[in-house]
Amino acid sequence: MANGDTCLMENADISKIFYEIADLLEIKGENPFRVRSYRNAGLVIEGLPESVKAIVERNEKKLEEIPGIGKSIHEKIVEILKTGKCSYHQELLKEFPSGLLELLKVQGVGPKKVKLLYEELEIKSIADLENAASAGRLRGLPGMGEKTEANILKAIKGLKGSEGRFKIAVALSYAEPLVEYLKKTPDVFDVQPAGSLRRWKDTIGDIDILVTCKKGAPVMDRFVAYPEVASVVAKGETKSTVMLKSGLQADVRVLDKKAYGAALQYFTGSKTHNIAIRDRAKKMSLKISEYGVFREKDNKWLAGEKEEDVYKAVGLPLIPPELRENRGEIEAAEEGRLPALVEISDIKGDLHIHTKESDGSNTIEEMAEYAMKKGYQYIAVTEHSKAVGIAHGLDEKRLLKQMDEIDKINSQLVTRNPKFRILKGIEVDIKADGSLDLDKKVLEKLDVVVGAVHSKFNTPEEEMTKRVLKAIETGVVNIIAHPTGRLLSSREPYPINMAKVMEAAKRHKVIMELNSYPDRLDLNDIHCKLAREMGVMVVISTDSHNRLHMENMKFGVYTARRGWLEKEDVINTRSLNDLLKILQQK
Ligand code: DGT
Ligand code: CA
Ligand code: CA
Repeated sequence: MANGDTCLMENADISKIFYEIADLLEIKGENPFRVRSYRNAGLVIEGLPESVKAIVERNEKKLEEIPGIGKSIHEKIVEILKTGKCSYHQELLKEFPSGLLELLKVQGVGPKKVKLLYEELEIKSIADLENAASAGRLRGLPGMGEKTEANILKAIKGLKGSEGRFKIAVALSYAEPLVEYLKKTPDVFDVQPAGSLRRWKDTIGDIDILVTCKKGAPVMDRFVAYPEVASVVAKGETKSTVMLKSGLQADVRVLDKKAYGAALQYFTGSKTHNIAIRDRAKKMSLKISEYGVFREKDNKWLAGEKEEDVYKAVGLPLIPPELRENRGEIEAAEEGRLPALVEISDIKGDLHIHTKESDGSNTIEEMAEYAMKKGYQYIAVTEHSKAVGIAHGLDEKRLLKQMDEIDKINSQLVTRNPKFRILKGIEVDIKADGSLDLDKKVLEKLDVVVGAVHSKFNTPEEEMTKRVLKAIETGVVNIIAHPTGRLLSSREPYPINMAKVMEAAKRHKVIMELNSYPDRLDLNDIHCKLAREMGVMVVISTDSHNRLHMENMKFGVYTARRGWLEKEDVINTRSLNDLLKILQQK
């Protein structure tokens, strides 16, 4: 927790340093194993459910129990927590121009390309890259052509569009300690995040926090004194705005208890939802503002203490924040058909899990132990297949061997926890021509086959759709993983006709994955709603590469809620037996 003058480094800040070390080492052309160990450390820290700072404060030795954190990383973490910096990282940074790392944000540009661009064309920033690509100067470099230039220009354009927005997991990691910090102000009744954070949008523009208290001034004094504040944009008694060191803006508003509900409703948004609610009020001769619901003719205050009262005043039941996007929720509320949204506690297992055998960092047993602790009934081990070489993907032989191993582990587990089962699966690569990367006869022996696209993201829509349809039509695929391949703020979704894919999925009883990894959230909310409307089954999976990633399930569940999904729509709310029946129906 934030307290006074210590250096508050969130997991996201720490993991960013390790990612940068990995990138810098790779640009330098260093040993791939060292590169990988830093990148893995970044991944592990980013996925921790608890702040590293809290872990170290409680018991520094606990760091060593985290997979992927050895002695050298451990020392660096402690240094970062103490000083806010890592000297090794600083030295590496000095070796290159300052804009060089930002080049990595451009989709399709990895450290190797950065090295090439820098050494051959002296490209040092995104602006340099944009100029060079526009002028057709990249096509002379090995492996690059006119098409690369066009793709890079497109990627730079996409990057500019997402600028300034933060992935929800990152925004949350900054918002939660700030909320806790504000709660410690004397005489505060309540501190509540609003805006896109309360609606669990996949990316967040800024943090909005509402505070109810006796007096505003002490809250604002404490807010601007928060150690993570980089600059104060505006400070007043009821509204202040600051820029945090992370680059994220935070707004705090102090409210009257009497108007709490109205303000919460107003500042939760979305803007388009609010406009629709206000139009509705107008038709009923009412006026709604952040101060309450008023009668139009004489401005008499009617309601506003509770959020529920605001909706009630316009003849509606309370609409869950996740649905407030003006996508039909007001009509549904009016007609009494708001969905009973899926809950985290409904989830009974996780069907997308990697282990050490491919590119994960835990063993099968470790993943299973963690899942049992979460109260799950099943996990499916779904390693990459051989086409994904960098992830050490499995061929048929290694897969068959792993299946035997899973049988063995299951037979040991059954006496301890007869209600738990490890399912045998694979994340089989869907190749460019739509064929699967592994022999169908082997795939048929598995409990669950997850199909995924990992290459040729620039394929045109029609071809990409055909590719996935072909995989669905093989009859052995149960689940289509991360169906658009997007990576928030770094890779655009590939073009694909989702309605056509879902129509085929429905026909072949194929389940669409909502990948909960915070960079993916793919299916997105709109796709989830489409799946529900088309009667297509959805599975919410974490794509965990270490056991702690299993905690990302909540991001998937909230995205599903934004997509109107009920428990019934989500396949991993089923018991093990019911799930197996569905998987075997194919
Ligand atoms: P963000 O920050 O871009 O991720 O999205 P929001 O939804 O958090 O938007 P933000 O921070 O600009 O505003 C917070 C809430 O305040 C927004 O969801 C609804 C409300 N709000 C802001 N501006 C307006 C407005 O002009 N009219 C209405 N009705 N509400 C507004
Ligand atoms: Ca906001
Ligand atoms: Ca705001």
